[in-house]
Amino acid sequence: MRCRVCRGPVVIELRQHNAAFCQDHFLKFCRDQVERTIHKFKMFEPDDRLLVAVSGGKDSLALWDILHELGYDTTGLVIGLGIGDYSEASTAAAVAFAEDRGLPLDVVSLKDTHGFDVPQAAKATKRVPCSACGMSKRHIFDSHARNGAFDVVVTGHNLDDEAAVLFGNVVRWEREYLARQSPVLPAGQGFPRKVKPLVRLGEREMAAYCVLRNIDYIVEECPMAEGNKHLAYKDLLNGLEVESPGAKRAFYFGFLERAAAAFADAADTPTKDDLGRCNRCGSPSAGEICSFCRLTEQAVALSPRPAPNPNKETSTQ
Ligand code: Q46
Ligand code: ZN
Ligand code: ZN
Repeated sequence: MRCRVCRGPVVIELRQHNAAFCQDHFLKFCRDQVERTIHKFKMFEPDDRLLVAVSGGKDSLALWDILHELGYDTTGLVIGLGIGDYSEASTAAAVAFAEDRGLPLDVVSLKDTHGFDVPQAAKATKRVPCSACGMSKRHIFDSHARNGAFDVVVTGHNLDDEAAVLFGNVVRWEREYLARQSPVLPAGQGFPRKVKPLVRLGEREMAAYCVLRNIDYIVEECPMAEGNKHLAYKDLLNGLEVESPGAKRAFYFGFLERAAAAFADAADTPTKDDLGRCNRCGSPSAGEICSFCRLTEQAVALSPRPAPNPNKETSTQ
């Protein structure tokens, strides 16, 4: 088998594209896929300031690398979630990547800034950890983007992630979630624009990209992911992909092109136009206290500790 572009020796075969590539042309293929996604969905402009949500995993580090290679103005943000060794390794991988390339990285510890961590929040809410974790991450990314005057928050969700989320939403016909199943969520009422430029690339491609670019990412999965149904949906879709290469891509992009519009009126977001502000943190909120501040109250009450310091953020530069 030979590279589709130069006929040189192959490092990867992509059955879903009916193609194989040498190292240089595979890396170019990844950059091209990201650039094409950015333009097609009008995600951002060359002079926009991008805040890249970094976890230390392959997807977010590969995305940051690609955006930097494409010449965009990027700053990383990694959040210390307090999930034991996993969180420490996650922050360390992000810091090492940023230092290697001389890129700016902001580091925020959930415990230092808000007085609790994800295991504590899960215990306090008696719900799966991902629920409190997701809410905390969204709040910190949103407020960091607002305070730092970033134009857009960029996340490393890939095709496997998005197809699994879509599958879960279709299984239950979650109309409201289906209405928001887009690689671009527009800005509004104090919320920054959020975009997912990796939706044309899968986990296997991102792992290969990191290996070929010598990016040292954390391989271990979050130990608190148990109970997260998306992992089961990913397995199901991987089985389907083996039988029918390209099925994931057809499912996800077929939905965006042919079905998404039918759910647009189910979006529960028009209320954002008349959102007030949270009395405690000033974030956009439908009630007097936003859901993140309510979560903080619950989690901190479980284990009182010295008052948090929302200004305690560090940066590598
Ligand atoms: S970090 Fe947090 Fe994930 Fe761990 S607790 Fe769940 S949401 S799985 S991306
Ligand atoms: Zn080639
Ligand atoms: Zn609040």
